[in-house]
Amino acid sequence: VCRYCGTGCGVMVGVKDGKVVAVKGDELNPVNKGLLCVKGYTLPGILYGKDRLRRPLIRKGGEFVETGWDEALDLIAIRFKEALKDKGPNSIAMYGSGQWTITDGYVATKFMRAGIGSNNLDPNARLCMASAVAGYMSQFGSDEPMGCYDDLDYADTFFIWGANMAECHPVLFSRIQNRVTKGKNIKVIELATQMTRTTSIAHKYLEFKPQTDLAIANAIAHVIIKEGLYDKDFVKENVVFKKGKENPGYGLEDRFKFEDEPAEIRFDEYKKFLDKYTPEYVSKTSGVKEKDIIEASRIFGDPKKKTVSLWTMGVNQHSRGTWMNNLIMNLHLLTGKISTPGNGPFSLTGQPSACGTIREVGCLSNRLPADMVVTNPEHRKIAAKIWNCPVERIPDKPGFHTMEMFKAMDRGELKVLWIQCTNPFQSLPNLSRYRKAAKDGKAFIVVSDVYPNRTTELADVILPSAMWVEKTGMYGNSERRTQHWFKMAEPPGKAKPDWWQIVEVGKRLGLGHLFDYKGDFDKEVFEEYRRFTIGTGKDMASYDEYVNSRGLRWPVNNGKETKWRYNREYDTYVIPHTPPLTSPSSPPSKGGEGEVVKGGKWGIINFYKAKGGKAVVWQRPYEPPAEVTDEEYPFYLSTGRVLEQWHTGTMTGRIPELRKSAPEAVVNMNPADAQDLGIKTGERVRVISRRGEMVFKVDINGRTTPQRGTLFVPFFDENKLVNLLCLDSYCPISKEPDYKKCAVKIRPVNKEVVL
Ligand SMILES: Nc1nc2c(c(=O)[nH]1)N[C@H]1C(S)=C(S)[C@@H](COP(=O)(O)OP(=O)(O)OC[C@H]3O[C@@H](n4cnc5c(=O)[nH]c(N)nc54)[C@H](O)[C@@H]3O)O[C@H]1N2
Ligand SMILES: Nc1nc2c(c(=O)[nH]1)N[C@H]1C(S)=C(S)[C@@H](COP(=O)(O)OP(=O)(O)OC[C@H]3O[C@@H](n4cnc5c(=O)[nH]c(N)nc54)[C@H](O)[C@@H]3O)O[C@H]1N2
Ligand code: SF4
Ligand SMILES: [Mo]
Repeated sequence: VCRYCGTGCGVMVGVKDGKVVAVKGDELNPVNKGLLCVKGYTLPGILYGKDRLRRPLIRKGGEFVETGWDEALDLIAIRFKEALKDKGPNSIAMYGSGQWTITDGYVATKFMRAGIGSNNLDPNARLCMASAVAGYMSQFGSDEPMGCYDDLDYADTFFIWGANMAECHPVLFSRIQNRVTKGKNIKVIELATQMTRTTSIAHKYLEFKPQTDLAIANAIAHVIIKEGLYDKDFVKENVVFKKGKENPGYGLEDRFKFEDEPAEIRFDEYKKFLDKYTPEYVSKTSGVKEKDIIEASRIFGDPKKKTVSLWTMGVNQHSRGTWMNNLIMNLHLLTGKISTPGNGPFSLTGQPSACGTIREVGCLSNRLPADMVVTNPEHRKIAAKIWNCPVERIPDKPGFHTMEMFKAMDRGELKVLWIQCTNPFQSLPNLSRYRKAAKDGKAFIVVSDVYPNRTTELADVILPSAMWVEKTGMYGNSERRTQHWFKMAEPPGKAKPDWWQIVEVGKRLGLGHLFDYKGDFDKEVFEEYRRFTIGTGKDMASYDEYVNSRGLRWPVNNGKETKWRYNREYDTYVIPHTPPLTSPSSPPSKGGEGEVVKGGKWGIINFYKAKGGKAVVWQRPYEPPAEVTDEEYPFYLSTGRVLEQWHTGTMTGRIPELRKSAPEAVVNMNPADAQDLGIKTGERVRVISRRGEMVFKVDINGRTTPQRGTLFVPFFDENKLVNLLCLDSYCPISKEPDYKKCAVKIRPVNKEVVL
């Protein structure tokens, strides 16, 4: 499996003399059918950067000194013991990653909850997928998409809600591109704040003001209901309506707390709420033309067309990210376009195992494996039984979520913080606060990584990790596909897998019994994890089934994977005697390109993980961003990615071909704004927010063209930390920060005037 994105492409790896020397796309893997993107093609290089970390390092008098594993691990164990003795398990935290393998994540969650007795385990996926998690859970009672990549082959209409698939999910993008060029009447509707390469395939491009996607999604629901385009029978059979608390805040305060107060409402009440969201009103709020909103609504609601929605960080990194997820899924529930081939709300996952490791294994601060939560006494009992620990060991309160974890460090509440497989002191928002807290030595910081970076520089101990095919592993991708690979090369120097490091510290803390597996470690760990999943609708197959396949999509029952959950034709959890729809008013569901889909009708849908088998349509209003532009800070700054670089650039930055094509972060600007300000491509400007500033070269009419009044900067450049400028507001429900909007001003570096 590719090391990078949540697409989960299959890779053939060529090894010579113990070194990975070649890769090619796996033609038999149904995910990518032999294709890779430029990052995939250059994968071997990530293992062999000159400055790969090879030995543990301990900070001694301001310098990092090489040492052996014993000294490093003993020191970490001493700090853990001191923290436990002085301030208890809550003073210890672990910050993990959606790039962890399933083994790593499972060992980490067991170590923290059943060993240390703390739920202070949260991952970088909090910055990424938490809003989608909260969305799916609040509507279906079960996380992750109901559909799969096959939907891309069957859909007639693609709604892309502010995701730059061309650069961030290139292989899936090419699958859609293929449909557009070869298919008949395939439509791509892109709703976004800026033009990117993705826009090249859009038949309609709706450019909205940042955050106003909330209003647009409500307007589409408004038109769909007003014009009778919703599926009355589907709604009657499968949906309930709810509303929550409005004005929940923006998470800017320390110890911010928010409890939603869901209340069931009637369809009429929901309809009344939508009255306000007329295309005319929303056009004023969003800047999208009234007729475009109406046209998009009609396309979405067309009962003869199959529709897939796709989204990533534009929707999730949003101070109302959970709401925005809810609003997209509402549209699929209202029209019944869900859980059938070519129909469904499909959230694209960023990291290679944010699904497999973080969401499924349960590495978020409130979670246990298989969608269980620490706040449920029954769930804790199940976990304690499998983990063979006293049930009281697993705390009944969620631990620190990511933002609160780093705030707690700043407040001096954390004694020990162990960071693995993530680079927070480059990737967190409002970075200066958290970098300063780390520099001030408020906590003892352990960092496991493969290269020196902006986080290792602030560590007390650096541990060298084995990466990708230097260890056996499993990843779970966007479409619920779990894939396995075997170790193929030795790690350099003394580098060791992340899970090994945790187990070794565990042994030194008297927790060796938790990891006392007799046989093949990866296999035994997986089989133990699998016990959590059986019978829950999240069923994993056996380890050997993954070894012998190119991945399987859960739930897997008797070796059979599930392509469309909640649909009786495909999902064995929908019991045969589920009552059929009274009158399936929707059209036969035909496959793409004339292929007839099994079932030949909507099929029988049952959202069996939701209360009463019914999914929730949520009433969620438009509310403005946490920080709005004003005279002093007239531009919205949005941040994200470029094709050739992965996140903080630690891996891709070590591959010459990639580094050369995207050597430094630039600020993308709208040509009209640049003209007004007399700025040209290549000139340098200082971008200033209330929290920090940074100088960037300007790029006009480059790959990304932001709308007027907005700027875009990628965050890969370790020498130009754009995250110093970002605001750390977050969605009150998912706790995911909004990296996509804060207010800034710009000042040409060679001129003195503030613009
Ligand atoms: N090359 C490459 N690929 C990657 C990654 C990488 O680092 N490099 N990282 C992976 C990961 S972990 C992730 S999370 C994904 C991210 O994948 P994406 O989310 O696709 O990419 P970003 O660049 O983060 O976000 C850019 C998008 O945000 C949208 N946006 C901005 N403001 C708003 C708003 O208010 N509302 C809405 N709806 N949209 C808005 C813009 O329109 C733009 O399309 O990429 C994955 N793939
Ligand atoms: N401004 C801005 N900031 C953002 C975002 C944004 O859109 N804008 N997006 C957010 C999102 S969606 C994400 S997912 C995060 C990603 O943010 P991070 O997770 O901080 O970024 P990565 O560069 O992926 O960091 C992974 C680290 O793990 C190391 N590594 C690689 N393999 C291994 C291994 O096997 N073991 C160990 N121990 N280490 C390994 C790499 O060298 C690297 O340092 O960034 C978030 N931050
Ligand atoms: S699309 Fe994603 S998974 Fe596929 S090769 Fe590119 S980075 Fe790897
Ligand atoms: Mo992400």
